[in-house]
Amino acid sequence: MKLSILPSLLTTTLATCTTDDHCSLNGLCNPKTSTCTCDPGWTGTNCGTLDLRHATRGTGYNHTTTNASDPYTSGRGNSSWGAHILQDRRDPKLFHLITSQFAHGCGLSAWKPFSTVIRGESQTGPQGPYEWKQEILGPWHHNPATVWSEKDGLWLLYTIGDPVTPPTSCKSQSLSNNISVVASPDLKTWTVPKRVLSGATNPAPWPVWSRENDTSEIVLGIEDATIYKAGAWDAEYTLVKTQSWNTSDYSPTWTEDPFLWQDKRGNWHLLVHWMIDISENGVKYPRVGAHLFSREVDGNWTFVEHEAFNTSVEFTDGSRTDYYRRERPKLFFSGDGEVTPLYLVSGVQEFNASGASYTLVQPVGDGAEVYERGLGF
Ligand SMILES: *[C@@H]1O[C@H](CO)[C@@H](O)[C@H](O)[C@H]1NC(C)=O
Ligand SMILES: *[C@@H]1O[C@H](CO)[C@@H](O)[C@H](O)[C@H]1NC(C)=O
Ligand SMILES: *[C@@H]1O[C@H](CO)[C@@H](O)[C@H](O)[C@H]1NC(C)=O
Ligand SMILES: *[C@@H]1O[C@H](CO)[C@@H](O)[C@H](O)[C@H]1NC(C)=O
Ligand SMILES: *[C@@H]1O[C@H](CO)[C@@H](O)[C@H](O)[C@H]1NC(C)=O
Ligand SMILES: *[C@@H]1O[C@H](CO)[C@@H](O)[C@H](O)[C@H]1NC(C)=O
Ligand SMILES: *[C@@H]1O[C@H](CO)[C@@H](O)[C@H](O)[C@H]1NC(C)=O
Ligand SMILES: *[C@@H]1O[C@H](CO)[C@@H](O)[C@H](O)[C@H]1NC(C)=O
Ligand SMILES: CC(=O)N[C@H]1CO[C@H](CO)[C@@H](O)[C@@H]1O
Repeated sequence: MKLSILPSLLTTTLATCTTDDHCSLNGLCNPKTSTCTCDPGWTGTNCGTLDLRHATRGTGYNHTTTNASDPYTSGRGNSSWGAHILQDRRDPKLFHLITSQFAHGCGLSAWKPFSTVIRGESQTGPQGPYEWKQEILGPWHHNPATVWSEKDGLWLLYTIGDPVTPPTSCKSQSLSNNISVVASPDLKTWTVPKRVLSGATNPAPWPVWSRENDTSEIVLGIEDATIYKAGAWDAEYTLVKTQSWNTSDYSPTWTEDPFLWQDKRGNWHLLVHWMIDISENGVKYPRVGAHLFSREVDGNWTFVEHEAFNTSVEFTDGSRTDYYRRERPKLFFSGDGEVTPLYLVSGVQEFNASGASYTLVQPVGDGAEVYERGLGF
């Protein structure tokens, strides 16, 4: 009896919670033990760390060693940079990936103006490997974020960029960032781009619709975790939240690449590329992921300065890669209403890669394996 209460007392002295906010709103605070019980996919004393599992080499969208069409340079192939993975609405065993791919083999370093938006497909499950299928938007379009809007019966793809004629060598160009949206019923045929915001980047859309709330409202996060709202995907977007922490470059709360979602309890979350090691040490690794949360989308967001994930990835073959860069975090969730994260998708670059980059898919929690088994993979 006395011994059995010892572990909880020990935990209590290490980390205590009094509200679910101390569990990052990714779990519940147990009032008896003052400890957090994390939702599936989250771990750590404050549930602020992604429960990442071993990735499989050869999966994701990794085509740096291919020959790009009409290459201007070699060694970078069809480099890409982060994606949403999407389950086909008609064929549950077909997965799509929509990513930024750099034309003419120009690689990540010439993303402006060589970035395009392309779609890949996997017949072998959500982890891939994904094969190139379609160019959705030509140069220059970057940063695609694609979500299903149940209310509209449409896929919505938010992106930055405007059509440009790129130079005939892998040269960077200075261009202003403007967000547009295109829509599709099937991920294959798309509407023409409609401007959403000018002078803004890193779109993170989330349709608010749920089984309980038949709304067409869209919440749109952007750079610096600034948040906009629109009554419908093609309506006007208005500012609802700018954050109170220091969003300046080189501050300890410097972030980019937000990914926004609402959980099963109605709380809001952002996973971001956190640039703490650039601020503190002048390098892009290893601490690259932060998690922010709030009970109301326009309310009091909390930024816990603690890593949600880093640049170390373990693989099923027993190997490990410590990446030079890991950015553009996006989660694929279970579709059962639990909003359980099943995969983390990110843009990665290895050390000494000279502009070559690819898109990595890493399973999260026990849910990924269960999901794949359920689909027969
Ligand atoms: C990506 O491709 C490169 C080149 O073929 C290879 O060295 C690397 O291991 C691959 N990474 C993954 C995660 O598959
Ligand atoms: C890429 O192009 C080179 C030169 O044309 C050729 O030798 C090589 O086989 C090609 N590689 C692939 C993967 O197609
Ligand atoms: C590379 O991208 C081009 C489009 O630019 C596409 O035609 C080709 O199939 C892709 N190849 C691979 C192996 O991804
Ligand atoms: C439904 O969503 C709308 C738009 O976000 C919101 O204003 C409204 O309060 C929600 N209704 C309920 C019952 O949650
Ligand atoms: C925000 O961070 C920047 C970079 O570290 C710093 O120069 C600036 O003084 C900070 N601003 C405030 C209000 O703390
Ligand atoms: C915002 O949240 C923080 C952390 O939970 C809390 O300390 C602070 O009092 C809250 N501020 C407001 C205005 O509610
Ligand atoms: C990265 O995170 C994992 C899991 O939290 C941890 O085990 C590992 O030590 C971390 N690696 C680095 C380089 O910080
Ligand atoms: C990158 O290249 C430099 C210089 O060639 C070398 O010293 C370093 O070990 C390399 N780093 C990795 C991680 O391969
Ligand atoms: C092509 C285009 O519409 N570009 C606009 C992007 O947004 C900036 C403002 O930040 C405008 O100046 C550009 O004209």
